[in-house]
Amino acid sequence: MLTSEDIKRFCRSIDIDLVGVTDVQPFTKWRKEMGLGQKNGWVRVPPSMLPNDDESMEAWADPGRFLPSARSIIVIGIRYLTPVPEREGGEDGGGMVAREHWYDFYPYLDGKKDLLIGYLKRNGAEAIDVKLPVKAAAHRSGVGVYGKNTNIQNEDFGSWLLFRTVVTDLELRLDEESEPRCGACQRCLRLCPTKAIKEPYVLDSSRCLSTILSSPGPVPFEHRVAIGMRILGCDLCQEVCPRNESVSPLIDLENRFVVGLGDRLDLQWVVKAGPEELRGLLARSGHPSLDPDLLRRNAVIAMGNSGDLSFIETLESTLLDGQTLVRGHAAWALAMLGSMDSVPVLSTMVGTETDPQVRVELEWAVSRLMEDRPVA
Ligand code: B12
Ligand code: SF4
Ligand code: SF4
Repeated sequence: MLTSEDIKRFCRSIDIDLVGVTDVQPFTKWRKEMGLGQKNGWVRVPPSMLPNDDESMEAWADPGRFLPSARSIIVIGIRYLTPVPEREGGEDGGGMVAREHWYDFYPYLDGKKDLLIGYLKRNGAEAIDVKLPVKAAAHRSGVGVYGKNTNIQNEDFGSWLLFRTVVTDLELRLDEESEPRCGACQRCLRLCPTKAIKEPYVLDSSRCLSTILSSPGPVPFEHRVAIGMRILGCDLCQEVCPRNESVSPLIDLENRFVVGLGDRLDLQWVVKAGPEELRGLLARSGHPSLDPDLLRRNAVIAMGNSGDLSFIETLESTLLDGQTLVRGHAAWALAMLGSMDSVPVLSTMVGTETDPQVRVELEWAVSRLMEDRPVA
């Protein structure tokens, strides 16, 4: 019968960076936090992340629900800190993409998980991929510890880690959970642009930009400026973490990963792109089922935050976009860029716009620009 050591050796042979083993006890603390968070509105999971079957998030807490003979959970992790791609002309002002979408990390990790399941089955074990609260499993299996930003971090790779789990009927030697190591540091709590980390280790995910950028509907006014140039995901609480400072980026990427979204996307291109084009792009991201219009909405907000007046022409033509969501945010973005030249077109649109929500945005934009106009 396979042992924990056999499995770890196999995982190393297929370039899995971290492996830990834990038992199949239900994740009761996670279930309690989840229940509490859902009741109070601070655990909000974007629809693109919800399970696509009939399971509720809370059912995830029971690792043995599909395999009564389950004895152990194997947690596997890959690191994903990659260098910022070099581009001609140096930095550009494109829309910022969170690191998990730069390459096809998730399909890569799923490939490794499938190889592991195949290996376990070939050796006579039952092995299945069950949705679990993977951070709680990673913490319990000793591959990392919770940081106060609620991400799992590890001594060698910081928090730039992605995980998957495999449930098996093998009785394996269990690894031990380690102690949190943030110490007195509070940087992520202090620097989070929306103050989403409500207390150490507890995220108000309804305020987290990662949720906001992938949730449908209009972005609440109070969060639009905090979005800055981000168009998908947010890495700030990891970028500022001292535990990530000495982590060396991966090299030899071509032999491992397929390029995904890259670190920046051209905002004009995103706003003008068709749904199929954007779906093709998102298929290589960590959110393959994200509604493409949300990416366009986000790009419009980033234009508004850019201070770059060359976006005005695109934004003015976007006031006629087929999607109300995108039109409404274009009005906001024009107001943020602050050019009085946009007032006539915005005022005209107030008269012709049929969607009440977009009209509110247009009226707000006009009054904001008029308030700011220089006194003659
Ligand atoms: C829902 C979800 C989100 C939501 C909510 C995130 C959250 N922190 O819960 C949103 C959309 C905001 C999100 C954002 C991101 N996500 Co996400 N997300 C998930 C998902 C699907 C479930 C997470 C979950 O269970 N949340 C519910 C809360 C209640 O769970 P929890 O944080 O584990 O709760 C524990 C803590 O509160 C802790 N706790 C409470 N008090 C205390 C006190 C002490 C002392 C200790 C030690 C612990 C502790 O105990 C609780 C129970 O275990 C997982 C994948 C999965 N299947 O698990 C990925 C996952 C967590 N996401 C991931 C990533 C990469 C991200 C982003 C970095 C993406 C980005 N760049 O935008 C951000 C990070 C934002 C952040 N600061 O957390 C990775 C994290 C990897 C890692 N190193 O931890 C995961 C694991 C995906 C994966 N397969 O690898 N995500
Ligand atoms: S991902 Fe961004 S918005 Fe979310 S908690 Fe971290 S810093 Fe705050
Ligand atoms: S920034 Fe500080 S408090 Fe936050 S996770 Fe890193 S070490 Fe912990």
